[in-house]
Amino acid sequence: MTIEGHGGELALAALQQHGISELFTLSGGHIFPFYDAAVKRDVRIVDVRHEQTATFAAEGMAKLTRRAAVAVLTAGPGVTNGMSAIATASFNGAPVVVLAGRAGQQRWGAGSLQEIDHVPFVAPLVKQASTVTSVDSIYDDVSDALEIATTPHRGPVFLDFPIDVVFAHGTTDADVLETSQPDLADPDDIARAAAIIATAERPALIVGSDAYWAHGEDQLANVAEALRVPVFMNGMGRGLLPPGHELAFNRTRGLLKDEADAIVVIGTPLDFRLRFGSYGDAKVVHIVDADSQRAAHTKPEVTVVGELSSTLRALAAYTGDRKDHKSWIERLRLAEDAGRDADRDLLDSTSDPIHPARIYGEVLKKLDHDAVVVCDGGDFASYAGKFVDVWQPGGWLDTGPYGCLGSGPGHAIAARIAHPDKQVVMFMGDGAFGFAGMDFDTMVRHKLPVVAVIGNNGIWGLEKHPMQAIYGYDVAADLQPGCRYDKVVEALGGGGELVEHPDDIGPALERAFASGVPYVVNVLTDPANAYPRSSNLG
Ligand SMILES: Cc1ncc(C[n+]2csc(CCOP(=O)(O)OP(=O)(O)O)c2C)c(N)n1
Ligand SMILES: [Mg+2]
Repeated sequence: MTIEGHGGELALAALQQHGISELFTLSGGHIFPFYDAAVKRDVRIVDVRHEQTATFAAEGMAKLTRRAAVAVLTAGPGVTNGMSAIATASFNGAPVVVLAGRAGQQRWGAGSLQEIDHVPFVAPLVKQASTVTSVDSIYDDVSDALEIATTPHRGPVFLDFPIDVVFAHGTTDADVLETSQPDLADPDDIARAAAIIATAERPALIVGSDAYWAHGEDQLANVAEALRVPVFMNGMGRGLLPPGHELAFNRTRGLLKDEADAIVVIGTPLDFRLRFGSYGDAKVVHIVDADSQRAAHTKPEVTVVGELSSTLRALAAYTGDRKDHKSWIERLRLAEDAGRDADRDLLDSTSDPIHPARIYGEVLKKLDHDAVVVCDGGDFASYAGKFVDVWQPGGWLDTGPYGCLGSGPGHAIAARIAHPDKQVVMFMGDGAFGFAGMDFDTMVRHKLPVVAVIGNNGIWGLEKHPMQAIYGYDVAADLQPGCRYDKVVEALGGGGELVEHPDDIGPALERAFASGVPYVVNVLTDPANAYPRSSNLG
């Protein structure tokens, strides 16, 4: 089929071929052709108030749909403003395709508006960064970008379009899509990994985002059940096994370093969240989706490299020797239940000023199993990882190991667009609100109701408490106490209210869910409460 049109039309034709139905963007003349094509082709344009939000929204959309998603950023500052979110997508293996404007190539070097070569400074953050040089190649270049972004190990891809290329008229022969076959793992490596799990006394799986990207949920359940092995989940891995599953655990990860004798980490790096891959005397197996994901800092017993759902299927088919893990599973279940009982006191806390955990206690009473939970903040958001059970794959959006504040509004926008009928609840710190708070305006303009709950302690809590611990004093760690972020959102056209006492949280949440508008429940919490963690630096 021959496609004809300006560069924007050729790009959008490729995007639509890949099922992309929305662009996240903030306007700039360099990128008008993408808009013109989107209007004509009925692709939704979600225009935001800062390019970080456009790019975080694309990242959120990719995470929620497990397909590529697109941010369109204008030349120069549009791109530089999107960089933190591009880095975040890279850390999370999220297939975000960034299409950017660029000063014209005919006059390159003469000092056009926003003339800067993005490629060298974006390249370290993406799987591929390049400049389109001919309008006739746009369809293929965009198709390739989508293919690269969605091939394991997934990640962002960047393409910029000189203004004189993207405004030009071109033609292309659009081929039928060919998807490449992913690389499969070596069966011997899989057999060794399976034998380690099966013959250990006290094994555990820790499963992360790449297993989610690989649609690994059914295979993961098969592995857990076939090998009788407890499963812990992090990042987008949360929800792959529902919390009601007899082999799903969340609160007992701390026991692993002293008690487990085999740890199998699937689809997530051996980074600071996983003790850098060191679990006492336990054998560590690392199962990854591409060579680039091998750990360079530590040497696991076995590293299995290849497409993850196939690896999981092969692990589940193991038929060799095995030990009984019954007493280990019972030991973890007892500890897990004890942990949950201990949490109850915090979730029900009657202290006034409000303990942040009480907010979770109230939200959990109202949260549907298919809700999407978004986290953006320091201490306040950390409680979510502990208290919020994720019942379905894709029910959880956090910033991931890059830890960039300000991801929440973009993620929440994506969640509401991807799931118009599900609850979308965002847990935000008061500090976090400041980064992308203006994008509540985007939610208002685009009619994207989201319930945001701010744990407003008046401080950068995750920095203030550690600074006190290290220096005995703190600086640059205070925010305005009792600041009325709810009124900010009201002024933007949304809803909001202030909550100062624990018993008022529940009714405020009722009103928020019923409001049908973007709504902030601004809960003043006790700044003395630090999230209990061993290393408190963020
Ligand atoms: C973009 C960015 N800047 C700074 C930090 C460092 N940082 C991590 S947590 C945190 C405090 C967050 O405060 P708030 O959102 O109010 O949550 P709290 O810890 O008070 O609950 C800061 C500044 C970061 N992670 N990201
Ligand atoms: Mg705070």
